[in-house]
Amino acid sequence: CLHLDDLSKVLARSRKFDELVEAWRGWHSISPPMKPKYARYVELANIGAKEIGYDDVGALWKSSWDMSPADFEADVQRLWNDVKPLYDELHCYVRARLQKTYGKDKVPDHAPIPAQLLGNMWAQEWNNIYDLVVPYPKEPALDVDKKLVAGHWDSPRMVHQGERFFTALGFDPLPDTFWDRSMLTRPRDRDVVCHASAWDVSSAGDLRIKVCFQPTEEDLLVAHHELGHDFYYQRYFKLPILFQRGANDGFHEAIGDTMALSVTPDYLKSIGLLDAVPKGDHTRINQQMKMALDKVAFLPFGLILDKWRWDVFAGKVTPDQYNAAWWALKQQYQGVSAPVARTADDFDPGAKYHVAASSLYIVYFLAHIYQFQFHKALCQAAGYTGPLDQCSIHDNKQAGAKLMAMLGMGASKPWPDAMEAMGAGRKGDAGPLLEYFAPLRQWLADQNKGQQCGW
Ligand code: X8Z
Ligand code: ZN
Repeated sequence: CLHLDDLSKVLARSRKFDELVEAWRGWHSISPPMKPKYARYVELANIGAKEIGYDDVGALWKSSWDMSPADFEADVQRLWNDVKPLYDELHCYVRARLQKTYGKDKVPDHAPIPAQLLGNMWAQEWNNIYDLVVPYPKEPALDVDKKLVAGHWDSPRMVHQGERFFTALGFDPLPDTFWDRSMLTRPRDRDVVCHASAWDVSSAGDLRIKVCFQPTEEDLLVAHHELGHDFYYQRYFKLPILFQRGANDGFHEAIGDTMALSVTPDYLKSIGLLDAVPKGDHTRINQQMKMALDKVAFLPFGLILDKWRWDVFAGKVTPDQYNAAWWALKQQYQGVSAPVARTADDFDPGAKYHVAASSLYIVYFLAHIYQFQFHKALCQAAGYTGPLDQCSIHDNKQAGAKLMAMLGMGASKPWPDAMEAMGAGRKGDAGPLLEYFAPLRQWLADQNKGQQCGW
């Protein structure tokens, strides 16, 4: 019996088609027993939502953005429409490269990509197949994982490194209790939820994280993500309890990721996690590809998880349609297909933590847009005027002051005010993300010439 950690490693590293199918199928066998319980939970949660004046739980969840549920859905769709052309280029290029590895019989033309081939259990981020799609393979590899293993980086060291990023901006260090009370590795003596999370347990500065990090670049970035939550708590825990929240929940998910955008190859080199990184167009495109496999590939997944739940809570998708509706969305938006035939008894959404744990998801879609807005605004605050993908605010006190001032507002003002306080405008805007990836987009368009893109 393998843990999700082990199965995820297979998804990330194996290049054997059948092994990938097997690991995918194995993990997805955990969720069918959840299906009747999930259906009952939907009924009960909807009763609760109605009792407090909402049409259903989806309407309740969509209500925290200071606009009507319909306006919120339209706003999210607007952002998706803006980024979809970039996603489509990436999808087209990746599919062509996967055809080279697995053959056109396994990865057919003009069809969705089999979901087990993208390096991640949910096909949500594709960074683990960077080696298969690297634009310029002869350039030095941007292989941080190797350095982490060779340097014996353990989970506490990765978290300490993340903390240093924040203190260099001017934040106070984490409290001593953080190091006593956090869970940083998978305990040997009991089963735990390893999905990374961050907490202020007492709403009074009892900051902790609960994670099971392995020495990988992916987890180093998750360390920054989780610390982003804790440093947000740190800035607002002295406010009245009602203001002890993010400006909106998308902000909370965006802060640590914004910091991670400044974890550039130069910064990684300065902390010994990369050898010298040659400057030049080829390295830049390689680095952009690595980032896009993480940030751009994620966008449709970030969108559909809650699209599915909104339809479920609204009764538009009934339990017998749960799985088919899930795959219809995966196919339409992500352009991926199920590795093996699925039936109505399967419950693939339940194999994703946030569905089983009833944790919001559209916040990550928004965070993936916001973090580029925040990055741009903080780079400007730092006096930086070059291209966005080359900017790092590491150690910059002006950027830090701007960020801390915004975080310190908590939820005391409407979120557009908080966004404006950072200099990032008053609404979600895909512009900075598109600006960041402009060089790669041009490169992808050239590569895809003559290809029949789409699915
Ligand atoms: O769940 C998370 C964080 C915890 S707040 C690690 N994320 C989403 C996921 O893993 O599915 C971060 C990105 C998307
Ligand atoms: Zn988070």
